[in-house]
Amino acid sequence: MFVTFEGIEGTGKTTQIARLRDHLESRGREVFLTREPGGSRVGRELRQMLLHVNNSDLTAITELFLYLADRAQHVAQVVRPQLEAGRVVLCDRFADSTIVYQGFGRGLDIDMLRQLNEVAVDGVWPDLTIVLDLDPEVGLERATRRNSEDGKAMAEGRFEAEHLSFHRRIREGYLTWAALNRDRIKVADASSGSDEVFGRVRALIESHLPGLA
Ligand code: T5A
Repeated sequence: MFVTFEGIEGTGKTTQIARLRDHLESRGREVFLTREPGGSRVGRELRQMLLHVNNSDLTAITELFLYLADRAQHVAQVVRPQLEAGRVVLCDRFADSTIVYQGFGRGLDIDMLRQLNEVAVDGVWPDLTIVLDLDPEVGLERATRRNSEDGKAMAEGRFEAEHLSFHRRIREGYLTWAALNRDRIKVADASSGSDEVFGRVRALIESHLPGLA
């Protein structure tokens, strides 16, 4: 099983994915947790390039190819082997981030992005994708506070530095994309406390992947 989490910055993806891993492991599942960008050795170097605030001069196309390179390497070296080994793979962001950020956010052609994603994922698509939905002002506040507490404001703050209107487009983009892919992508309200949000995540897993939880 391959499950991905999506959403704007600070919606609680990292928090919820860790909770889901603990929950599944307590039920005897072998779980592998990973993320994009940065789920492979080379990907960790790409992540630094992609997220550092100093790289605000990346063109939209350069940014796109770096994310696709990260994904192709991640799928080949990490996601596919882990799935083949029988593990449940939980991934913090995947191909839908490219559609939403580079497509709805940067304005690149969605059909082109779909085709390039097909090349990068090489047939490895999630069984379920959970979009955590939150007001961008709340998400940005959470993410910015977390980055400054972790000392990552420079190293990982390039997207947090985008204008609020960009983040609003991203949120709307996720909702639009989820509506176009109803079978695979489910939306969970992420505006309440972590326990309540996890209750929603569990309910989605239980109803859409009943064999898993
Ligand atoms: N990107 C990525 C693209 O443009 N294209 C692509 O193809 C891909 C793959 C990645 C960036 O790259 C872009 C999108 C992103 O901008 P990232 O550092 O991986 O950047 O950042 P995010 O995935 O956005 O993750 P964040 O770490 O910013 O946010 P999370 O993981 O959603 O949130 P989390 O769990 O770290 O929580 C943030 C803070 O809020 C608290 C947490 O304790 C933490 O302090 N929190 C809550 N507070 C109150 N109530 C709750 N329910 C809370 N849940 C968590």
